[in-house]
Amino acid sequence: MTKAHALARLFERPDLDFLMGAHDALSAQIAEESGFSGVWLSGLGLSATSGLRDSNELSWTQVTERIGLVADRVSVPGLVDIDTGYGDFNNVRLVSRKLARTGVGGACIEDKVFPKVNSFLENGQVLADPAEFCGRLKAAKDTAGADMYLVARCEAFVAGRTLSEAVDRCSLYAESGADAVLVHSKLTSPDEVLAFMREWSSSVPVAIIPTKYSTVLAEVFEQAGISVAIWANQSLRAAIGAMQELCSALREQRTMRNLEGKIVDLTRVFELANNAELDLAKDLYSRYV
Ligand code: SPV
Ligand code: MG
Repeated sequence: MTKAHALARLFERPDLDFLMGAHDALSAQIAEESGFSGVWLSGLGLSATSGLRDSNELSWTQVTERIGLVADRVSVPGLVDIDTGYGDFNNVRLVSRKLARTGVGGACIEDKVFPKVNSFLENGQVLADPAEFCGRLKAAKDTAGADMYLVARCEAFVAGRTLSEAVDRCSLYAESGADAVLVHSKLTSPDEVLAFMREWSSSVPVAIIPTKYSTVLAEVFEQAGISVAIWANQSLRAAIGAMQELCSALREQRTMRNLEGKIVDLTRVFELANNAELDLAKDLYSRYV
């Protein structure tokens, strides 16, 4: 089964499932090891871990290069956050071809304009013309076909538009080839996404990103018929907090005496890198005849 197929299965199962946010191969490995059956390859995470803003400062080729490392390392599918597709339909074709060949699983394109603006920033939430955005979706589908599960992300609520506009846009996106839609909301309650679900009559699955309404119980999403919830940036935020804490304590204490037990052992790093496999391979190949 390809990863695109695995992602389709994950979205199309009747039950709610989760994608865990990842920003590199290591965070994707940890998500996989913890039992998540797919990862969200966050544009914010890829940018932040490169010291860049979530404003398309990281180029699409830098993104796909990093995605290649993830796809090579984990078995679970990844849904790559390709922001607005890095331009027009033609840029979308290029990135779709690359991701389909990489075999990572899928891509999510949002209905705003290049350069993208993170949904949680106050200003600059410019929605794309729906017909132009549908052209980007069609271009992605025509290029990658079944080799890339395609999610269309609707930012209507983020841009302050109405429920009916969100539903109309998502219906158009599904008709234009999106395999699933993602309805984003920056409210601290799930009200917008739950209202959306009451109006959504299409069989196309719906995903959400409960960053601001993260304390809502999974059962609420499940009962509303939501297929996938994405923990987009929790791992990134956890890593930042852990590094901050360690750095400030070590700077102050100048010894690891009281800190060593608080961080993982080096053996854990070697385990994640699968050093044991290289030892076996050395036995097998380093002197063959
Ligand atoms: C990301 O993780 O890059 C996202 C999700 O797009 S959010 O930051 O919530 O918009
Ligand atoms: Mg993003």
